[in-house]
Amino acid sequence: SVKSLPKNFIWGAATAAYQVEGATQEDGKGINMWDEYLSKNPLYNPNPASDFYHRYSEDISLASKYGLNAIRLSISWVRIFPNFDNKVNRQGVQYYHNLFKCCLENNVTPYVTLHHFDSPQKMIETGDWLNRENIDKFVEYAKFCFREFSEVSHWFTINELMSLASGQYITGAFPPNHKNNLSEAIQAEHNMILAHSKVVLAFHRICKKGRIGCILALKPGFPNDKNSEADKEATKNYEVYNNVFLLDGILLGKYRTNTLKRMQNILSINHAKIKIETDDLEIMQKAAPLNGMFGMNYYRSEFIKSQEGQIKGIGSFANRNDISKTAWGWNIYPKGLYVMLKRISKNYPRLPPILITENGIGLDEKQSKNDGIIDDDERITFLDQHLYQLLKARSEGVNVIGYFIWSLEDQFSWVNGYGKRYGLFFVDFESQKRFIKKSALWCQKLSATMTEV
Ligand code: BGP
Repeated sequence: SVKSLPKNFIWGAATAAYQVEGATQEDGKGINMWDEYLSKNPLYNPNPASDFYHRYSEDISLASKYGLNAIRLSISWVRIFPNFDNKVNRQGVQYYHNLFKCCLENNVTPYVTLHHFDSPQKMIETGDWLNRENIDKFVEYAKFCFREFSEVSHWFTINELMSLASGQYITGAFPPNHKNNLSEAIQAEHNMILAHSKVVLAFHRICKKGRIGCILALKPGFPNDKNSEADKEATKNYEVYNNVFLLDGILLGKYRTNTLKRMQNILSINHAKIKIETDDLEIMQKAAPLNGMFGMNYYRSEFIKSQEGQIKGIGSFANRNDISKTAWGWNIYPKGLYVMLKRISKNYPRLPPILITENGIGLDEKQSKNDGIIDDDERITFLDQHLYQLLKARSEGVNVIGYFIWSLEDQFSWVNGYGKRYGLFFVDFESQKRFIKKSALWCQKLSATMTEV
């Protein structure tokens, strides 16, 4: 198990605006895609969430008390621009100033994401990322944030391009709930890469210091049967589909010939197509070397068998009895983190410093009977094993400089609602009281090793 952390390690936990804030109708906030969708499909109530809008100072002081020196937060676009035009809502702006001030006063550095799965409703209605005009709106929103929130020096553009596109256009679990539309999914990804690139260029024009990057959920695929050519081939395609297309676009500013060839092949056997304009590639090329950091979210790996699944050409996921799973069926495979870190540092030699921007395990937890510390040994084991693999990659030269646990406090899950908890701190969603979990103590103990002489 991990005994100590490297000096100056970024040791944080993550949140996302919509998943923690609640207060969806307060202080002039506009309507985003989830407000609308959940009002028509009440899978769960986005209020009160973790009531972070009112209780952030408690959560941030807990973060600091339990040894964290960084926090991932996101800005809710519709708190700043409620009508998706250029009219600013000062109350929303003030809330984020207060929040960032609180972080800085507690020595918890804010890493701020501009878009974490929460497009304004008007953006969704006009095609979301598929509409190129919305890309320019995103650039305007980003520019406003860079100028206004000069107290923030670490920015991420968009969270998990693949999960978003897949939720919106393949599984249909995210609004606008289209199913099995590969053209839309891959076009949205390309457009988000372009949006990211444009924002990176704007950032460098506006900000003289600080860093910006993108966040991808990398989910490595391994051939289920190492000796099967068909499984190996499906895995190569799966890798391009899930990881490499995006990595190329963000980190190289172009799609390598082989990447494009495989992607075109996947598209054509699924009767799908996308459009990439020459100008887009020029912008991507200019932006790629200006990424100051790279965020990688890691939860699980997949074992790929050649048997066809929902999308043709990329195989399907094997159910492996030898791999343990979370209660939600996600493979627990810490080694995948190591493999992916090594792979990206080898394949993208000019990669900026890497941060693991999310890693964690969802558990169905109950409050302890005597209000004491909640026992989450299962989480500690999970985090410890993943951190071990991270540090192993680091000791072999991979420039990974930080680790954010998903999540700081319990918060609802997009598709599973309030029952899937990830936090270091337990939230009683009725009373909104916070309770410490053992994993918070584990964080505190490891944090102390950074300052030992
Ligand atoms: C990532 C998202 C997070 C968070 C996490 C856990 O994809 O960036 O916002 O939700 O996954 O996922 P889930 O809540 O579905 O278990």
